[in-house]
Amino acid sequence: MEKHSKIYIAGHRGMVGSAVHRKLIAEGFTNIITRTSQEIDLRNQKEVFDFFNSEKPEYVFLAAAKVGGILANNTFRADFIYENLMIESNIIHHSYLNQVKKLMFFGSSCIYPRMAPQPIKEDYLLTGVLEDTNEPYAIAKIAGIKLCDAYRAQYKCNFISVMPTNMYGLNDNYHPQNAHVLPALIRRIHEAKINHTSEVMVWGSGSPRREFLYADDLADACFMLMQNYNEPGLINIGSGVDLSIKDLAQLVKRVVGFDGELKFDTTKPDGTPRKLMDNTKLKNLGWEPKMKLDEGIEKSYQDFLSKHPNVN
Ligand code: GFB
Repeated sequence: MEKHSKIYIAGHRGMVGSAVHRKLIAEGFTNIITRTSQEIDLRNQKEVFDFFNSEKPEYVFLAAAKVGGILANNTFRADFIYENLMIESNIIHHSYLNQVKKLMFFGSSCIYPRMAPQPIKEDYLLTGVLEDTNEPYAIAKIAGIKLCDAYRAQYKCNFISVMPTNMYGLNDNYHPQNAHVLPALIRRIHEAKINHTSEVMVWGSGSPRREFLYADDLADACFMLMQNYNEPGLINIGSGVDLSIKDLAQLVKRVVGFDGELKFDTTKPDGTPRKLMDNTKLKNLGWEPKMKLDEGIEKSYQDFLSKHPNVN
């Protein structure tokens, strides 16, 4: 990518897309195009056809997706598979039709088998059954990887697939029911603090383990990969460190400054017991994450407070 290359970020307002946007601006790129979901419905093939036909971007970051935590995935199963299949099919196909030089597709760590050996290597894809709570989303994301590889095989498209671990950071979704675990705990523990309640419910048993990566670290890795990585298949992007949900809740409690008790609601699903990804492929390209989890949670909390001043 050159500084004046025409770069389209699909999903630029989301946590991942906005981090990529910040990174490109910081690196001095001047020809970035974006569209809000009011301006273009990426599920609509005609709207995507018209957009690519008129704009003809040279590079595409496909960060637009319908995303959510375990409960949202398990509740809106049809929406998660349909919307993500439509978005990725439209953008990948019209990137091919308009000779996009390179496209980056964003998958997720939930594409791997529920009980994959840990840490999870890219080769473990499709070697076992998926976690049921997010199977529709995982199937859609696996289809995205296969779309990129099929367009590379048949049409020589340079479409790459990256697999981020559980993400958090600025512009996260803090919806009480639909959010991922980290933002959900930030909001719930903050509300408990300001309402002086004595305890906070954490979903599940607290024993599952999750790996977290700060969105700006992901954007840094994606910038490097967009410049230097041109392979079929997929590449994991993680922090290489995981912790239990219980320890995560304790960490959020400390950052937020809540001195009440944590309780565990085992009527809520635990999901995958663990999904720590093997980062060797990425490390061999010389990349390492920078943000420590406690510091990242502090930054996320400040971002939450700045964007949700009236939450109580
Ligand atoms: O981020 P999360 O919702 O999804 O994390 P996954 C779920 C884990 O955190 C489960 C526990 O073990 C939950 O029981 N948890 C505790 C909570 N309290 C809460 C809470 O208040 N909200 C939420 N959401 N969880 C997601 C996939 O799986 O991973 C997505 O569903 C995506 O599709 C994402 O792939 C990366 O980590 O289980």
